[in-house]
Amino acid sequence: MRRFLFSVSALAFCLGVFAVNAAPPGTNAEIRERLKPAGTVTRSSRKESAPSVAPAPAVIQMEKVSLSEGSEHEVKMLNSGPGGSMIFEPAVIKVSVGDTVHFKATDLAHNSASVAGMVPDGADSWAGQMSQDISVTLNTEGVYVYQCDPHVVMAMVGVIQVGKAVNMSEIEESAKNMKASFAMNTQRLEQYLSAL
Ligand SMILES: [Cu+2]
Repeated sequence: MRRFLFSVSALAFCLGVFAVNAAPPGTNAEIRERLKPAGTVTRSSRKESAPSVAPAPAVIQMEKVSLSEGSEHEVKMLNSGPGGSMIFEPAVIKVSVGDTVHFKATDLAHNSASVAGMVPDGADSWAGQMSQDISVTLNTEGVYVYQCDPHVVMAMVGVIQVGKAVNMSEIEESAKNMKASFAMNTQRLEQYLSAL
């Protein structure tokens, strides 16, 4: 029992010493001086580790969409939907070659226009009028990205896969550039593409 008490007091003594060492007295200026990174070695190693310290936020993967049944499909242009504001609904669809997509001006002040360079080679582009329905028949296989012209800065975009995603790598590359034009919902397009 005595031995135990001795151990406890010895331990308490050590902890006391440790506490003193861990929080030595000093002015704020002295503490700042101690915390300052020292030398160029520290600085260059900090630079190398920067990407792992502040990684780009990971894109939340979307559930894969399945092929839409039938040959006619409807996409609504909305001020607000389950996926957010200023949005196409559904924003990602998979259809078959020769199918028609009807863009519906459910809410006003939107349009649907294919994005230059983000349709399959040889595919027709389209550009709907503001607040107007537009129907597009898709005869060329591949991935199409379209936008609402006045709301592209809010990433009001949509994706259609027609048949197989034969041009996916080109689309993913272009999507990186397009992302720079989004001020809001910056990850939307990547998320949409993850659903294909
Ligand atoms: Cu819009």
